[in-house]
Amino acid sequence: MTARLAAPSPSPAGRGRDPCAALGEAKLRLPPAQALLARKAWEGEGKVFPRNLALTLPLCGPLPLPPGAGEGAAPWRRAALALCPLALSACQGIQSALDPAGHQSGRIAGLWWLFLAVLAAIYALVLVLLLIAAFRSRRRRSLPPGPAFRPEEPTERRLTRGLTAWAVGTAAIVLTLTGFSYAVDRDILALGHRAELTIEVTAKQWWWQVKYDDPVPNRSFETANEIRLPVGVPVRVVLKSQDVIHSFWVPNLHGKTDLIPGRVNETVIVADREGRYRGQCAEFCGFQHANMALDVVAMPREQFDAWRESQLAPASAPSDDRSREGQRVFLTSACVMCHTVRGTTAASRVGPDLTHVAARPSLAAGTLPYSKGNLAGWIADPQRIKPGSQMPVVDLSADQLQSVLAYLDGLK
Ligand code: HEC
Ligand SMILES: [Cu+2]
Repeated sequence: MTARLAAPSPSPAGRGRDPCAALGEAKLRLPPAQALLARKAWEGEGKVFPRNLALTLPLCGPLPLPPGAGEGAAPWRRAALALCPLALSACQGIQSALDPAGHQSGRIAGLWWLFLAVLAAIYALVLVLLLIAAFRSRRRRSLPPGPAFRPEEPTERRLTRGLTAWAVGTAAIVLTLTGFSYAVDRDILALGHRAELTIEVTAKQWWWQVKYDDPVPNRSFETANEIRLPVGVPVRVVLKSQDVIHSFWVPNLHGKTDLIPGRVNETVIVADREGRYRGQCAEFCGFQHANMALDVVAMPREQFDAWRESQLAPASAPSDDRSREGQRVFLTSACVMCHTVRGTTAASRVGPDLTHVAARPSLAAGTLPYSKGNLAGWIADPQRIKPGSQMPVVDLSADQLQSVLAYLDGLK
């Protein structure tokens, strides 16, 4: 879309008439970024946005876009948009390596600041020396032409000494930083010996299967896209992948570790303060890589134990006719081929375990916050919300969808 859709100034002949009337409508296809903003605005008003992004709009009058979106935006607005990433990379928040909430991330952040300070100082020094050199050579050039350049002994000696000092200094700094980095690495790994809890995380395109292991087999359970931790307890995280290489990263808690098909990796995390954090797959893994997030909740030990008990329980039985019908639809349609609901005959592992899906903070790996409305949107058309995801559209009538919703929303 290149034309700016603004009301044309009415011609003298048309004065008094609606200037838009004669212009009719046009079919437009919005560029994806703009379509995203437009979709938010439309859906905010409860309108359905066309899936192929083709809109039929009056050629005149206000666009259904929020202010500032698209080509019509003033240059300063575009500049402000371009600066947004700076604000996003703030030093605080639920997904920031500079806002450490655990031992490892604290050490990593310390190391990061140390590197930043040392390297920034060196960079500044190099710039200053460069400026001095440039300034000096300008003065030199104004000297009268002399005999061919002949090295002068004292200058040569001074330069050689300077260069040696520079090389030794560089090596010393690199070695020192390497030493710090090694020490931090050792320190982070040492925590593994104190791990009291083991979680197995398996990455799949594009969601996380999370298994809480227990020496007593029937005390193990599975959930998805969500990790809960007791505060202050080191947790061993065993990392696997089912398909391609992914990377496990909860910036507030620890550094990145890859999940590689056919290989088992391990990392240890510990949360020192209560809170909610956000993990994100940190290795490009396909179409929906960006929508492969993870909720991490650090809670006091008693609360964690209570949560664990609640997760161990099988799914709650449907309590009314609507949800009983929903369970019947769920267990007799395609859903059962891919999902597990413990306590029922649904026991497939293609998609997330839904035993307690309604107790999770988000849906589809952090793509949508959990709500009954979002659940409806997801089941009705997962491909619109997460195109390419491994969940197909299952043909349900409106009534069946309502029943399935009532059932799943009761799985707390
Ligand atoms: C072919 C396999 C398949 C079928 C059939 C299927 N799903 Fe899924 N489902 C998935 C996969 C895979 C995901 C994870 C998608 C993602 O996040 O990328 C998923 C995600 C979900 C989620 C979100 C879970 C969460 O914690 O994020 C819900 C709810 C869900 N499915 C319900 C259903 C219902 C209800 C049906 C039947 C109408 C159904 N699914 C049919 C594979 C399937
Ligand atoms: Cu991934």
